[in-house]
Amino acid sequence: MTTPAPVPGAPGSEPPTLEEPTEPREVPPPKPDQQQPVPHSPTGAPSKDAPTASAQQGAYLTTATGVRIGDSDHSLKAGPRGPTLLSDHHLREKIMHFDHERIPERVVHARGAGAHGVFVSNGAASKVSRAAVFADGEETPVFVRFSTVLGSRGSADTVRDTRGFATKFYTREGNWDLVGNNIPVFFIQDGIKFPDVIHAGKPHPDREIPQAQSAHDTFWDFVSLHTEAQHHAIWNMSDRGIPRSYRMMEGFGVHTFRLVDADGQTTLVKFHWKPRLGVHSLTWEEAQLAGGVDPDFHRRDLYDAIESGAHPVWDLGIQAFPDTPDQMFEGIDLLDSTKLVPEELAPVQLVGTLTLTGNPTNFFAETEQVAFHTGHLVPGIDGTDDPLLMARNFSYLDTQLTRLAGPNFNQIPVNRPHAPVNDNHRDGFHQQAVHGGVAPYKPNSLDAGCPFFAGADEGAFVDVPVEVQGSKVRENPASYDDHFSQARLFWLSMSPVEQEHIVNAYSFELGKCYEQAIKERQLIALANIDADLCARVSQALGLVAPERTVEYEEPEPSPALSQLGGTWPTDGRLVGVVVDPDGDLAGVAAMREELMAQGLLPLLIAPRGGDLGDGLVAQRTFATARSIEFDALVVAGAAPLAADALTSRDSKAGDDSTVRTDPRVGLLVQECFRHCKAVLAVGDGRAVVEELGLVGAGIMTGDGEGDVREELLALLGTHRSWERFATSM
Ligand code: HDE
Repeated sequence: MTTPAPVPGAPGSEPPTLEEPTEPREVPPPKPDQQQPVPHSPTGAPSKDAPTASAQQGAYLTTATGVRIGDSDHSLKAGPRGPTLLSDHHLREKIMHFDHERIPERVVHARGAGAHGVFVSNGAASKVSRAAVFADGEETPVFVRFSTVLGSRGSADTVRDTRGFATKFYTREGNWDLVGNNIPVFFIQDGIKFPDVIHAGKPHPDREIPQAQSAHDTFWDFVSLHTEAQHHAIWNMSDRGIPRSYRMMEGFGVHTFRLVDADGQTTLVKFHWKPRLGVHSLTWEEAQLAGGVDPDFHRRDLYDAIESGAHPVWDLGIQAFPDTPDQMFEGIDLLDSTKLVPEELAPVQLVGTLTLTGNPTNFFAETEQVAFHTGHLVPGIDGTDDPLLMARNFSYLDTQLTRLAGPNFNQIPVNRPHAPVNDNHRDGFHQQAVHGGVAPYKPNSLDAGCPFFAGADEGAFVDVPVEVQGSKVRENPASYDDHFSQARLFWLSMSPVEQEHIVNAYSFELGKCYEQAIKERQLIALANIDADLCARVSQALGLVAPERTVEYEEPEPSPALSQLGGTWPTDGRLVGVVVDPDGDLAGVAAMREELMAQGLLPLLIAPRGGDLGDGLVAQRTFATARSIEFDALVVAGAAPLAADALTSRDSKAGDDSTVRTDPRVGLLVQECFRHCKAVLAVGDGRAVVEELGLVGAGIMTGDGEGDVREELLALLGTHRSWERFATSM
């Protein structure tokens, strides 16, 4: 007979040894659900190295619980013409899931496009920040989402609006989100006004129009009453409000952030993304045309560029300022997000490069479910007391609870950190983890004290001990009262063409308002920015220009704010090539090769689709091509009207008209001309340009070789031939 082992705690047994765990144990490896998201190939396909995370496994269609299915087209019925049976589980499950496919769209920035990429640090920022993401040569995977602000998820891309530029860095110390815009300042100084400005910008609550527009009464009512919004508004009215491409936008962190080095020393910084392709815009007419003919213009552009290997690149830069107690720089309040710091006063120092290399595999899973947050910071990067940033730190966490239906949104693959996660959060809707242990609290003795606190040396995020004092008040500092000097600074920094566009934009937007009082109030704001601007907009509205009401110190212009006057790389720019299938195809094939060798993307436009011969395939037809898609146009063929069209048109005209060009090609060429794009006519294509009577800068005719092509490239590098028109629609 064996003696039973003493039961711990039973009378007469040895007292239990309750050893307090004091030594850290090795951190357990990440749980399966917390492992890195699946790496993506440049085309967005999941990498072959990590096929297990694929949602689709096996060759057969199954139910959600893995049971194979033989028929998904016929519901289970009592006879072919009889009633459907409730016992059809597959039918019920299929329809139930479909019924719940939609989640609430983002309350702002609902319309967007995302991409995977990599950020490579050049080490420059490691002097002022201990963050691993800034270590020399460090490569950090990223996911970027670009967006418009006001429109719904299905709205057009090319509306006049601010663009979001949000980047999630999956650093080895945890996720860092830089949630910025393409405009360096914001409408309001205090986050408590955010619901107000967005209510004013969104469609009118009674009619739910206009969609994705600021050209309406409530928006201008708000902007003219809250004059702190005037600076952001003039940026919206400039060409920055209608970018040519997400690839050609600057990005700004807007707020001032605080970097912390290894010794705890701090530096205030503003973040800038500088696109390698330069900052370029659509013309207003192009933006409006695109809203109709291709509402997905920016989304398509980003996807196609990445898919074709023209990977978009930005440099990340910082403007650095001493972390003084007043947090001012050259008289500019660094905590006021309606102010920028001119680059001439604080140069942007480049700290690394972002390259977008992969499209999402699934839009919903990645672009829709990605959840950014200004509070996602890593050791070495901290926020400031900007009251706009403070409100954001609350809002982003809060909004995801509704949008992603619970607190576990960081377990969604696109949001999962690549750093190991070991939190004590438990349960909740959509919990993906099977947590081990029994003691998700600290301190504990039952899970051996795990997980342990890290010190600064183990990479803990340490709050900067910033001194804070003051009375509780609902007030702004006096420096926040200056609402106009920087709006004027922006206006003065624009070239005449850019100023003309701003005048046209205000004239359009205020012209769409119904309330006279709102127009008049906004004109007073314009008078406070610039008398000439105010006079020109007043004239367009048929109103008397008011007098200025506010005095302030005259600002210095900042030439860095103008988009024009430089030359930029042309990689990935689209060139339409009009081809006559009966013309010189060998010449077209040679030109196509040459354009591609220059890094451009030529798209052949022919009267009909399909194989053209000589290895050429029509990528667009006269029916599907529209000028807005192309940065330059080559007319390589005569593009004649079909014989029957010619006859009927001639007979209707009742004369011997010599017009031979297909009107759709005529429109293509005329629009490119009007929008100041380079047009090159070669071979028979010269007759088209002659017939349309187009002459001027940027219109080139020739044999298409040598000099002329260099001219085309040179012009593309300047984006548009603005001298062709003093202004452009
Ligand atoms: Fe946002 N903003 N925001 N915002 N914001 C959101 O968060 C908010 C502000 C920005 O692609 C929301 O996840 C408040 C400035 C971008 O998913 C929400 C305030 C800047 C995106 C929110 C601001 C931004 C958002 C809606 C004033 C530029 C899209 C969905 C205090 C620096 C991110 C979401 C994406 C999205 C709140 C002001 C940029 C509601 C309260 C300033 C790029 O949380």
